[in-house]
Amino acid sequence: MTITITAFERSPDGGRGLARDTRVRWALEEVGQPYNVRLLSFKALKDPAHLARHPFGQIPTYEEGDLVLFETGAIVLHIAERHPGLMPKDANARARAITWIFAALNTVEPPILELANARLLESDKPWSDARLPLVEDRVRDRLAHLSVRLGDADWLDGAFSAGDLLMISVLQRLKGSGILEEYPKLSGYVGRGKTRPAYRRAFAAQLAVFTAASSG
Ligand SMILES: N[C@@H](CCC(=O)N[C@@H](CS)C(=O)NCC(=O)O)C(=O)O
Repeated sequence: MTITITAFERSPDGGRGLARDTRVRWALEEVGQPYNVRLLSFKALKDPAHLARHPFGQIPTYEEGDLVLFETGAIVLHIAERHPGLMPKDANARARAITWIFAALNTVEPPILELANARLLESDKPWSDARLPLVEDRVRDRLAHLSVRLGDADWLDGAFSAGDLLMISVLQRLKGSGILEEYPKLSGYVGRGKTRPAYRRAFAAQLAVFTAASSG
């Protein structure tokens, strides 16, 4: 069955791979599933046709026959459950991989998004200089614990899983902040994820959209 995902027609991140369609592309590449992409303008995100796919008018979405999904966690979990490659076979190990999916999206991503918002949207506010270090320390607190848990392992729990895919995607949002580099084990972890051939293909595919849009 044909899989179609949605992505930005022109990504605001300049093709750096931070828009969340990259996570879904990466998961599909890991399990060897081809997919089509429906590119959307910012205006089209809030059109009724897209709101029928995604109640909040965002990307990415995932269509496969009658099934329409939104939320990258749900989409990546669905892909991992339907195709071999991103979930361990053992039931307890699967449960732990799902735990890492939730940890990435519920525990690690929120302070990282908060930091991005503080830097991008609030830097002109009179209280910004006082608040920024507090937000940065909340990120550091999560990274310090994650780094201890990862230790010297390649991945969070045995073989690479959907949990690693999402954790690495979330950590990548720290690109350029300098904070990830304070945790060499975690920057090594992200580096390992980025060298996976599936990640490289996903990154190249999203960059090709940005490059085409810029030259058009
Ligand atoms: N929790 C959602 C977040 C989706 C999200 O924030 N998407 C961004 C792009 S990465 C978006 O569509 N932003 C445009 C908007 O919110 O209008 C997920 O993980 O899929």
